[in-house]
Amino acid sequence: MNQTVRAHTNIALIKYWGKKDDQLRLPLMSSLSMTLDKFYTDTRIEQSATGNAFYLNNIKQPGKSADRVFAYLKLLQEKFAVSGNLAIYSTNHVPTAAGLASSSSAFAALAGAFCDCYGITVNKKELSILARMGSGSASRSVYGGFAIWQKGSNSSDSYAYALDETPTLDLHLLVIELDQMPKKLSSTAGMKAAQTSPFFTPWIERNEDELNAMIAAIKQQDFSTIGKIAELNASEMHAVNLTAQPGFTYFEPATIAAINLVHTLRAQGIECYYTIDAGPNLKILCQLRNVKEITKEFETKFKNVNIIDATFGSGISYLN
Ligand code: 2P0
Repeated sequence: MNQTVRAHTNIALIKYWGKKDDQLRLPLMSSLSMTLDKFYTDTRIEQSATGNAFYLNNIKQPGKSADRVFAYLKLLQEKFAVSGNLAIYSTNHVPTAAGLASSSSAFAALAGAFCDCYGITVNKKELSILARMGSGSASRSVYGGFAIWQKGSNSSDSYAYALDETPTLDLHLLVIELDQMPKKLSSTAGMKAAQTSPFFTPWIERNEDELNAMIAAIKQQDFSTIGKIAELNASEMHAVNLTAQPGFTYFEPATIAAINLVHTLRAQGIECYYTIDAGPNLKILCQLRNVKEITKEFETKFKNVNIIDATFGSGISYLN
């Protein structure tokens, strides 16, 4: 039986938010992420005599989500000159309540399972390139700990590599789920629209400096600087959304209230920083000693909040 491939989701501390090639998913900027232990996808692919089928959490998927998966697998089949129908069995261990996108773990696991199914041997760099072609952020989920996706200039040099797969840094990421509404605008559409902002180019010009500053802070195990750069970078991403022509935002009223609470907690000496992706929910960077206090503060202020405490997860792995 073919192997099940496990990939964890990752959260970008320096964001990918713009493509220079939509088909190949070549980014306009380099990004850096933390792979998370709590959220992952398990996927197995088998060749099938009875047609293509995609099972997610044991339910056969119709329509859009299956179409994207099969379009991706067709791309890989063409690349490796292989063919045949495929049955895909995926289990998502990303609680829908977490408000986290699962495309990073989903497409990294799919890339790994595809290679396993056809007996294609690839190294991690090649696997990262294949994962990137499914979803940009998936390129980083090949690795555990901290990963960097270098933007590169073409498909063969745009891949992620490990900065530190087993960090000893005390770093927790609290997923603060404020709102379970589906995304208002897909990441793909959001990052395209953001490029109409007058601040988009100046932001991209800062990318290399921001990335290098983050790498230095991680190497120095400097939690405060990591948090400050991550918060600034996320705010820059949401600033280019607000200033796009026409402007838009993923923020909801609760997002602003949560940002204010982070500011208040910091003023009280409870050190924490936020990052926000293409949705209304906050992810808080903090250290172990403050996890309980921050959780309590958010649970007190936000009645229906759901909070998950995550830390570093591992890279892609092969089960059974
Ligand atoms: C990131 N995000 O770096 C950024 C920050 C969301 C905000 O990558 O179009 O699902 O499939 O390449 O990877 C989400 O976008 O986009 C994302 P596609 P993806 O994590």
